[in-house]
Amino acid sequence: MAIETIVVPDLGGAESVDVIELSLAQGDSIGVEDSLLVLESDKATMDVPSPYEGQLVKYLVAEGDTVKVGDPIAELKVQADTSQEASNEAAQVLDAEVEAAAEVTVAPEAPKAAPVAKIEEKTAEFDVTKSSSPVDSSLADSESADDIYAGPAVRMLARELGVDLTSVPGSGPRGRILKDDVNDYVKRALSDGTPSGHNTGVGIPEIPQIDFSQFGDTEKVKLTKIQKVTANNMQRNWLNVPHVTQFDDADITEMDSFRKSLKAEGEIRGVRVTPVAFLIKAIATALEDNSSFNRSLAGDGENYIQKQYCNIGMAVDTPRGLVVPVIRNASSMGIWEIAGEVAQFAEKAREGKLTPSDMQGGCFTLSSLGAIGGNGFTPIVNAPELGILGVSKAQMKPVWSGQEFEPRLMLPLALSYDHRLINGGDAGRFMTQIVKLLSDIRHLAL
Ligand code: CAO
Repeated sequence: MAIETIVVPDLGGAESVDVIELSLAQGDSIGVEDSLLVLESDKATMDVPSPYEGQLVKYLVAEGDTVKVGDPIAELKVQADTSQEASNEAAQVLDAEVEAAAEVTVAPEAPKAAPVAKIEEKTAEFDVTKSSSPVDSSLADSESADDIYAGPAVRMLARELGVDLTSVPGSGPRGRILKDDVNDYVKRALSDGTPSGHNTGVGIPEIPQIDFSQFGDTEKVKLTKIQKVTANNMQRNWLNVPHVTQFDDADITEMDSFRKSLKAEGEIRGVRVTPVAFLIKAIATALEDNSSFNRSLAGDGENYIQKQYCNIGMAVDTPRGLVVPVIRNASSMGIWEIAGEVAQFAEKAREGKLTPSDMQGGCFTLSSLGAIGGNGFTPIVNAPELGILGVSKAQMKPVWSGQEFEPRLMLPLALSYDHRLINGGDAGRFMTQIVKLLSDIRHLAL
């Protein structure tokens, strides 16, 4: 065995360059032409390949050092009889590469043991490496692959670990990605579940944790169980369901005067009829006529479940959080009966007395903020249901009758639906029917 000292080769005109990457660890084996280290000038990176097969004894430079032609950079332990051969091979490689002249390849400075520096224009760097492995072609598909600024050893490490370098921030000079960056990325991915493969856009950046007490007095309050379940459900539904929300206004002028005319009878019956009862009846009727809304996607992604029953969930705002009791068989119920259930469920919900079965089996949800205010909002689908109707506060508005503007009580509606199974046409028909039913409640009796 012999110890060979590798020196900085001719730098193609550059006087001094920075060592930006040491490709090996002490004791690592290296083959002929494998990258020993990477140098960088203002214009290019230079991969210094080994002229020998052997083992790294030690580097004589460190990352960040500035070196010039002829400076010793590493010691390799090699077979004594291969060193001369390698030197000759290096010279042959040199000749061939100079002739090809695609990459600037420069002569070894020393007669023996001189490496051949492959100088890569920074802009061409990705292309050069891309051709070396089929794995890289997938990187090339990535939009920002051309922007990757990393040496061959780092690219190889990334390939071995299945890391997409476009996702790895570089901490080296001018943003160059170093081995440590790749290792840190993998460690982070393992600890927080961030996917280490190609960036498919599903990795959700974390919201930063801030110490708000630096801005003023604060108090940490525990979430209620309902708040925690709601937070989880909302995030799950928001992330899983491709939402579309369609808007319309229903003219409820007649409906509301009829509703008010029921007041005296309601007092006798002990039932208060609000617009919510008509809304639930209208939704149930429209659900029966538009069966596409009364489905759920099967977990296998191959089928859907068509429901033959018609249960409507109703969001109720309680001090402990949001709950959704379900009014069963709403399509077969009359307005008095629905109004009675709305009031009972609202009371039960606010007293925290709903049972799990009260909140199961819904086909579609109504979220009414009409008593609170606002002229529109985009509700989140209560998956695995496919749709939810958000209702805002009815207001008198001037509506053109064809001859004149008339004061009409207009109810803003927002229908959010799961676009995986519901198309705009289905939603348009569903919404149009609800508007029609509310605008002329005689249709609810048909
Ligand atoms: N426009 C104008 N007024 C409306 C209205 C509307 N869309 N909807 C109801 N009102 C009126 C009612 O008529 C009633 O007034 P009167 O007594 O004078 O008739 C008043 O508002 C109060 O209604 P209410 O809230 O007591 O009862 P309700 O049947 O309208 O609603 C319930 C019941 C349970 C839906 C409601 O109390 C509730 O909790 N809503 C909040 C739902 C919610 O939080 N949704 C968001 C979910 S996502 O965060």
